[in-house]
Amino acid sequence: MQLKTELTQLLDIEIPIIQGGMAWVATGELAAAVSAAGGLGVIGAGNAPADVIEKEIDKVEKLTDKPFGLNIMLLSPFAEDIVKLALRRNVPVITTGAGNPGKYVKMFQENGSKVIPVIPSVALAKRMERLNVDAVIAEGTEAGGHIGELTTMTLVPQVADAVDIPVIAAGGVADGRGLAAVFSLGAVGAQIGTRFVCSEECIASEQYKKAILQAGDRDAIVTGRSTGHPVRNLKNSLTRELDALEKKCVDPKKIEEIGSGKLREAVIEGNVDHGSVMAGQIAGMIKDIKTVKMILDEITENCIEVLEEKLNLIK
Ligand code: TUI
Repeated sequence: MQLKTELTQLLDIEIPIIQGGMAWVATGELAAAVSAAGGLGVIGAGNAPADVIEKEIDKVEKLTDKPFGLNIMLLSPFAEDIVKLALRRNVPVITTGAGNPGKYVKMFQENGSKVIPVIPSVALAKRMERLNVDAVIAEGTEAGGHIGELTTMTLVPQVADAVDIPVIAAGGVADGRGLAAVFSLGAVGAQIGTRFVCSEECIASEQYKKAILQAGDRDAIVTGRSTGHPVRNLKNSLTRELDALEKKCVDPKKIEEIGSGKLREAVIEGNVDHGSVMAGQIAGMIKDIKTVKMILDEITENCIEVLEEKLNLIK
């Protein structure tokens, strides 16, 4: 059995799941595995320069013919170069994060790409709808990395009521129950990040994956509120240091400086004690490393079971 929604139709994919375009973690290997297994794999550009990301596009195109995406992190100093790269390489789907992609929407669509911004509020969702984006990803504060304030449970139905374009839910989804839940909230699919970090195809260090496997329900905490760019990471000596500095009202610029480069340290070098271990609140539920295909098939099957079981509530 299959889950067919407006999202599978819009993107010509088989499973209504988009993989989060996580900086450093969402490489060509992970994106290709997700796309090959029927979801939408997404390369995360993060703060990387365009030549580095072009190699990831090469990898995906070598490994699969299926559609894939590229996430443009709009705070990146290389964002403009990544936009040019995505246009030149005709990337089928563009997702954006950490800002308003308004000025790029038309050129991507004229070039044949679908544009799906991540939004943390109803106001931004409405603005994006006016720009004719293809869909929005409503990301709740449960997500890892750079986050907004509203929870997935409250944001998704409010966005679904406010716009007529497809809404994809993100933040807190890692299994079939979560996918079934966001369908109930009005979403046509989910974007999933943290669960895919604990996949065999993900290139993150063993230490990073282990930190997620060992995390409990209250371990994914927020730092950097004073900087205006709050980030959810797993608790460690870095988050304790940042917390202490924020309590002392240290200059937010200094806090940003300390955080800079720390994601690479954790993902690539395996320094999970003093690196930034970005992960969502659902980390506490992830207990094993599987192939991407096993993860996607299990989520789909469980979601169908949950939906069928809930029909039994109707008497
Ligand atoms: O972008 C993400 N998650 C990320 S980006 C990232 S790299 C980074 N590292 C340190 C500081 C900042 C970023 C790690 N994780 N998620 C999507 C997302 N987008 N969450 C929230 C937003 C967002 C916020 C404000 C989207 C639009 C927005 O618009 C503000 C405006 O311009 O009106």
